Amino acid sequence: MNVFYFLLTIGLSVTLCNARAAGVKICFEAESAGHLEAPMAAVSNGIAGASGAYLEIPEGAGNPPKLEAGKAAFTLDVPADGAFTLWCRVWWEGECSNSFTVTADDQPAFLFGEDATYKSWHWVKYPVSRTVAPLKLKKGRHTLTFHNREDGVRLDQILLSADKRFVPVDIEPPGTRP
Ligand SMILES: [Ca+2]
Repeated sequence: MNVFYFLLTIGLSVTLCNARAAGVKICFEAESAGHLEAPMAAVSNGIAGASGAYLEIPEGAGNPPKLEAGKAAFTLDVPADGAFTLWCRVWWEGECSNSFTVTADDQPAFLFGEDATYKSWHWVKYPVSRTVAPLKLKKGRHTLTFHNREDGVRLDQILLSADKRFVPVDIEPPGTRP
């Protein structure tokens, strides 16, 4: 192999690696949370159609009345700097039971949910509109935390996607993939 083709090959490899990083997806089960604070709780053998177990704030256990406690924290390793869409597979009880407050590390908290699909497992994303910036995460370890905002909410899977065109449909295979 001459030097030109060697350099061309190296260049192509780097380009392909960058392309993969740009489309990276990180999916994990809600019940894999490293830290749970009541009334957020893991449930097995509950509502059918979940991927294994799921997390819930039972109806009547959280807001209203005002209750600050209740969260689930996840530690995740991001393989490359990226702007991510946060997707969650959720089951909402109703219009007063359809959201979480979410934080990534010490970034400002944001509202997740408030869509109008109730009593079925479905995927919801953040941000909803292009006028809101996606979640910017640097390569490395991060903490994603779901805080109690309303009761009657359930969380099955969490997926971070650097591919804006990607839309999860059903249960996703957990793990990180390009
Ligand atoms: Ca699950």
